[in-house]
Amino acid sequence: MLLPSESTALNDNVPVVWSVSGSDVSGAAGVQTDLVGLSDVSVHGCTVITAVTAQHAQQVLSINPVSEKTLRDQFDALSADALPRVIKLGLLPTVECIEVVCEVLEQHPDVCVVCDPVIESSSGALLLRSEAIQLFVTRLLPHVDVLTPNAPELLRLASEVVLNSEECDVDNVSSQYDCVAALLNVGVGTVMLKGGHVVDGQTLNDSSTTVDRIWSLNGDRLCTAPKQFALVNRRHAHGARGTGCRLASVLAGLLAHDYVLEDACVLANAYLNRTISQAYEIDHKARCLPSVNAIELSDLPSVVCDVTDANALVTASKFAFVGSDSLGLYPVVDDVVWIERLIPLGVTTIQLRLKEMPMADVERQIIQAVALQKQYDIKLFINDYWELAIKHQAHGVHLGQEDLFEVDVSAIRDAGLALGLSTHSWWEVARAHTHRPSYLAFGPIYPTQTKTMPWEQQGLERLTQWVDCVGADYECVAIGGINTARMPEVLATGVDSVAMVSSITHVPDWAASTRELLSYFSDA
Ligand code: TZP
Ligand code: MG
Repeated sequence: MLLPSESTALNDNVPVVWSVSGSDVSGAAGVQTDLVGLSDVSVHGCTVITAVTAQHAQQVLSINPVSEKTLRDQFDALSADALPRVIKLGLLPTVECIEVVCEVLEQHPDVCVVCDPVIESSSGALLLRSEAIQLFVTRLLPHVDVLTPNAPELLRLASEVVLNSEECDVDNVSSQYDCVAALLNVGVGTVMLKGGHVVDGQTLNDSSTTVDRIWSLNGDRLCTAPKQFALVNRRHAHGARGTGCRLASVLAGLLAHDYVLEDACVLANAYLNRTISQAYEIDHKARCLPSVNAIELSDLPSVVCDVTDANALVTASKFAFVGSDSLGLYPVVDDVVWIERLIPLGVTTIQLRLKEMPMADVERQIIQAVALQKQYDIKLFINDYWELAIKHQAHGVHLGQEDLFEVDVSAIRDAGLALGLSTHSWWEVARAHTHRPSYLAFGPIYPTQTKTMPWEQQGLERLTQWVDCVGADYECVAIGGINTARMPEVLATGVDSVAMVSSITHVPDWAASTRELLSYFSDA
């Protein structure tokens, strides 16, 4: 799958996550389901049991908080030799329990904290005593990096700090944001508001979507670029138990592997979509979540940057992949002169990525490039200048993620051009997939001198995971720091095409280098 490969799982440095929550006798929720999720993402899960619950699908029979001593003893034992990268909090049933947990979090200020605020069971039992909620909000939440409430939980927590929160309409995004802002104000880093709850008996059918909205505090240590975004899922829990616990524990596990927050959110959602789609029944009653260790493209949520706009999401038709051959060697060049040089060597795919220059020169270069495209039947992609690409009928357009805010993507589709999109992370893959492009480019695979970017090298392992997940549906292009010596290991991941700048245009003998690079594709 997905995740940290077996090699990570087998080495000596497996990250540790503490799951601090209740035991669920049925195995469907609580620490039992947390451990399955943590194991699926190659993390070692330790447990601190806060209460022993006796429950079944219809009813919670009893919640039995452990004594303060039992709680402290568990933390003391773990502190001796299993320090966590992330602490995942679930059921914290009493004031005493919250106080002990807060003390522990104060002793580990650098550890990331993911908190699934368990207030009520799905059968309606109150799991967090009402006198404890005030303390939960004022003392515990300031330690929390990521909070994962559903709408009723958000409302209940916000009611401790917002006057008139009873007037909040939980289904209205701006009301939701008022509640979220109150919690961010208390000190929560990020709120992931889960959209899976059912309001007033509303029924979900297979075409309905659930929207999870994510808001982060400015300057939150986990969040890189976007401060808000929404994930649109086609997932239906259909009464499966333990979904909140499993989502938060997988999210915690991914953060323990140093995924940035937005990637962890996308992958945890994809994981949840997968496990829900494979849920099984025990004794014809409780629906439980299985262990899963691979996600498919259909599990990825769509990413929308405007959280109020999630419902207007395109269910776009796919861009054409024009021509049957793979893209193969894919030079990215900054002048049409290079196209003239490279075609005679046998290059059939080229991207023209023009630097800052007067518009008249840009158009002149594009006209010349398209003339060469037609004469030699190559696949020419124009970077950024999508309107000129349409006007002069280039083969396709290549865009970065930042361009998606401005470009009329459907105009490119309607004009019959192909579209390639750059991605540098799982979050960007999910966002690109929302537009159904002709190919996806992944990078930087290795460090690159050509472009300054906030992303570190992605490496061959992640490239393999990407190709495994999207390769059946998309032409996959690898980019960033690739040269002849690295070609065999890059192609071994299963990518269809390799794009490069410096190994073609910044080497002394560009013709020899290009011929050698091309030979890897003719041998294939
Ligand atoms: N996107 C990811 S890496 C990169 C781009 C445009 C630059 C690739 O250049 P090089 O010289 O092949 O590393
Ligand atoms: Mg661009």
